Amino acid sequence: VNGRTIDLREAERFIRLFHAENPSVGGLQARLRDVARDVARYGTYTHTYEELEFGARVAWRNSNRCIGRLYWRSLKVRDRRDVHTAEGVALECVAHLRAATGSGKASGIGRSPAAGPGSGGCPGADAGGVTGSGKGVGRGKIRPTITVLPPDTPTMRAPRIVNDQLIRYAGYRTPDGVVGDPANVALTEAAQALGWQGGGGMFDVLPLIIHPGRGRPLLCNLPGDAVLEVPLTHPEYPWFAELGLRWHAVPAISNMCLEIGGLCYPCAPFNGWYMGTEIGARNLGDEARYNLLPVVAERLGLDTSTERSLWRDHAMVELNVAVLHSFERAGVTMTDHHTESRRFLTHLEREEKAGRVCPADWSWIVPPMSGSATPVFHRYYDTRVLTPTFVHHD
Ligand code: HEM
Ligand code: NRG
Repeated sequence: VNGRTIDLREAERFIRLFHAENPSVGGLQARLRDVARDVARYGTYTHTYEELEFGARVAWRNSNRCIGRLYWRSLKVRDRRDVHTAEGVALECVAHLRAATGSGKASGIGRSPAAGPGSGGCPGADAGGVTGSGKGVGRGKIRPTITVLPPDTPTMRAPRIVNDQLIRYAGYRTPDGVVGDPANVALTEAAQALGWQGGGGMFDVLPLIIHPGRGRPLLCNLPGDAVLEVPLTHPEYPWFAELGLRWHAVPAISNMCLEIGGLCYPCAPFNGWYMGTEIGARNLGDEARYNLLPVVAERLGLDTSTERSLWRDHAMVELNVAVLHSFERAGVTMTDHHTESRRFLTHLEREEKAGRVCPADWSWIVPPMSGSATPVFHRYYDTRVLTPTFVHHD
């Protein structure tokens, strides 16, 4: 993108879409003229706040892999296009997490005072408890939020967040296998190479690694009050708590580019809330992740000598019961895969009523457990790719 001018046709297509869906704004022809002039002169143009807000919401609406799109209009858009330094980006990530989590009185399950040992706390982001904009809002009521940092321009490469999510647990390679989250071994080793020292635990929160447009990467520990976590317990089995499991409240994807009207915003972390199966079935259940099905099955006393006892399935259900129960008990927003599947079909209907297609990717939409027990399984979807959208760039 650096050194490349943007595609004027993409820009025009987006401006037309914005005006078609927001007819009260007016002035389409004048805006098209200004955009064409800026692209000719500078190789780029600048979105108005209204265009940015609309573009980010529609990028969510166009996320074919996302089952949670019913509430796309409610996305809160934090416009931080004036932040250019790696330190500034790090501070905005912390502010994003506080705003998205709701940051009233701590309920005792935040980490304190710092999310991890080692060097490099975020400058100016001390664990202050009730700082920031979320004052007075109940902690755990998660708000879908996106923070938009500067786009790439023909003359300047914008900063990037290396972490794929703002909150990730370290994975340490040891002679006996990985301790922690095996998905994050490479990220952990990158942090260590920059001087971070992890505690070697199962759930150590990794620091942010921010690449400035040019220069050396910045390492930044998340302050404890920015990372709300939920300890996992089971409604019927007291032993479950002894497993010492936990998960963070907010899934905040930070390595996808937000593409709007030919512009690429490489740094635009966004979050909604979790669907239980993401944690209970995949993060804790996958063999290549925490691989806990054998552990849970053994505690349940299941017969693991034969697949036909369905011990994996049984253990997976109990793990997912624990996840939903624990988030509920902690007052942290979470959805379950049955409810969310129904909501998604409501969303499809609404989109069709509005005269739009709602493309979707079956293989991502269908939940990773009990697929055929949810209504999203029993049909096919339009698979076209629309913009604005979120994309993975290298
Ligand atoms: C993917 C649920 C909010 C954009 C997903 C997935 C789920 C999900 C279950 C599949 C994840 C996987 O299998 O790893 C939800 C729920 C939300 C929500 C319950 C609650 C509000 C959002 C928001 C955005 C978004 C606010 C963007 C503004 C995406 C994208 C993907 C995705 C881009 C694909 C990620 C990838 O390719 O790795 N979502 N989502 N979602 N969601 Fe959502
Ligand atoms: N499966 C991943 C998160 C992917 C996005 N999921 C959401 N997104 N719910 C995981 O951490 O388990 N969101 O924006 O809410």
